[in-house]
Parts: sequence; C-alpha cells; structure tokens
Amino acid sequence: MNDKTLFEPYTLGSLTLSNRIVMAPLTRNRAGEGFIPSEFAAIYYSQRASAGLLISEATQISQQGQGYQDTPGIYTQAQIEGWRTVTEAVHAKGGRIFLQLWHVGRVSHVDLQENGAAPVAPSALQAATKVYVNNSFADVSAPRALEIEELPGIVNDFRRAATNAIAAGFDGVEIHGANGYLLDQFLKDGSNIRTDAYGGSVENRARLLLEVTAAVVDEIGANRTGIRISPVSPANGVSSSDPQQQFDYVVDQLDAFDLVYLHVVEGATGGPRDVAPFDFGSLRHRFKNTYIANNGYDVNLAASRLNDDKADLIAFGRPFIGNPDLVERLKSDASLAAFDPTTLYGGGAAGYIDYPTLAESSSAQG
Ligand code: 8OZ
Repeated sequence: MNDKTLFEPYTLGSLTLSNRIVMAPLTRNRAGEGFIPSEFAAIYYSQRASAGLLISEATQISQQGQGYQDTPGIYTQAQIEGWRTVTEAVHAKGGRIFLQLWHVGRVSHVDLQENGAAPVAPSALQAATKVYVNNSFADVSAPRALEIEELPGIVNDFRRAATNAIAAGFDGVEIHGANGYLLDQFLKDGSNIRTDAYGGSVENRARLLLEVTAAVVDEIGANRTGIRISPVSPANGVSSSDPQQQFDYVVDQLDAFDLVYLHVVEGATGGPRDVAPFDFGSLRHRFKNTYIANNGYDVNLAASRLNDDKADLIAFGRPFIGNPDLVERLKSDASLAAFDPTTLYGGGAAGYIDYPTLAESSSAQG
C-alpha cells in the first residue's frame, strides 16, 4: 500500500522539500587524503537527490572527533571545497542537503588521534565497541576523561564546523547527538560518571549538548539547525537508567531553541524498534517543529505513522545504499535492491555509485 502523503511536498523551515522522505546519514568511509570527501561523493549524493532531504554521512568537526578510517571532516579549507562539489551537484538536481556534525568521543582509536593520543570521553570508561581502522575492525582505545576547561574548545569546534558547512553550501546542519558518540556519552549515565556541572543530574548531563546547540544556533540560525538523538539505542556501548526523564528534558530544551527539526532513532540503531520501553510520542508532542522518525521504516509503517501524525518526515538509511531512486521505487511499489555488505565501508566507486535505478536495470535486462 502506498500513501500519497509520503510523496507530497513539505515545508521545512524556509525550504520546500519535494517529498517527506529523508536519506538518513550513512557512514561509507571513502574520504581521501586530508579527509576530503571522495571524488565520487558528488555523484553518490546527487544520484539520491530525489529524497526530500539528504543528510550527509557523519562528518568530524576536528581530528579529535574522528573515530574511523577515511571519514570526511569539515574543519579545513580543502574539506570545505570538497564538500562544495557535493552541495552543488545535489542542488543542481533540485535536492536539499544538511551536513551531520560529529564528534565520536571515546569511540576512537589512538591511530586516528593526533600524536597517538587517547580518545576523549566524559569519563575514563572504555566502550565495548569496535571501530574500523587500519583496514579492519579493532577494539576502541582506552579513553581519558575531558577536563572541564576543554569543553568550551569542543563547543567552539562545533561552532566553526557549522560555519564551514554553510560556507560549503549546505542548507543546514544536523548535530549528531545519537548512537553513543560524544554528546550521547554525556547524556547517558552508563558513560558519564562525572561529578562536575556536566555529570550527575539530567540537567548536567544535557549541558554539553545544549551548549553545542546554542553555539550552532548562534552561528547559523535555528532554521538551519537540526539534531539527531537515539534515546534507547545501545549503539556503541551506551546505556541510560532514566532515558524518558533525560530525553523529555532535552527535547523541552531543544524546542525552546526553535530548532528546525528533531531526528529520532526510534529503538536500537539499525536493530529492533522495541528494544526498551519508551514513549516517543512524548518527544513528538514536546517539540513543535518538524519531527523526523527513523529506524526500520518501510513504506507501510511510514504511511501509518504520518497518517497518525506521529511524524512529519521519515528517514530511510540502508535502503538508500542499493536504491538511488528509492523515492521512485517506494512510490511505484517496486522491489528494493539489496546492497553488497562487502563494499559498505571503504573502497572506491564499486558498491558506491554503481547501483542502478529501476529504469537503468530494466533497460540493461531488456
Ligand atoms: C556505522 C559505522 C560507523 C559509524 C552512526 C556514524 O552510527 C555512525 C556510524 C555508523 O551514527
């Protein structure tokens, strides 16, 4: 069953999106020397520009914020110029694209850090997770706890990255507050056992994320600032004893900033939606602007959540890898192509820009 509301234009802040389908951020590990987006990135993103909104792969705001090999950055002039080829190609096709701003915190490895330094975290607690580095998956390195004096520098890195994103031609930015990375590590008490103003209470654990949000909003405006959260996801070894309380508070505060959207990973990232009890409707009601729902959606669930007013936009992630024309396929009830897991992370054009559209694959067969 199709529902036309998924395929109707939608007004997001000052932008008109051609439909309510969002391409979720997808890490592909294909950046080149200097962590500049690959020469194929402009093709990859523009092939998918029929989505109402594209969100870029997670993009580190500093070298310290990098946790995996060959992910792109947004902290050098060359990176800005590399990203500009992407935004121009997407805009030429009538698409819209936000950049996801990322600091991995403790989910990193000494081989990716300046002078082999330890990755940084709210507390010196090592995550039970792996990163892709030196062409294979490795345990993360033991982190050190950030000094309180270092936090303004991290806020400033997000601020500068937001400015850089606009200079690169992005329509806005998404703050990565999800999936067990730095800001989520601060929010959740399994990874944050600080006893200063950034740990302990719900308010203290939210402080860094809200300071980052304030800085980005100050820099580029709330109508170009979105955020992604994953309240109950155990991704990258995080856990929380009070997710409802924590995220009800966070979303009230985010609403007060008038952010253009709230993007919510409902459940375990890339896994079950019902991983833990949580009332996502509470977040939806607390936030007056656009609510983007993500995680395990198919066209039927998307239509029903839109019809029930549980979401405004639906973000699809992995289906976009093998289906550049996902919007058209969902619209016409066509079958979806699987992606090749061996070319998901790293490599070049293969498994990146060579997935055919439906029209291309049927003409190849005919
Ligand atoms: C998959 C592999 C590496 C990173 C996330 C940025 O989960 C990621 C990511 C996903 O948000």
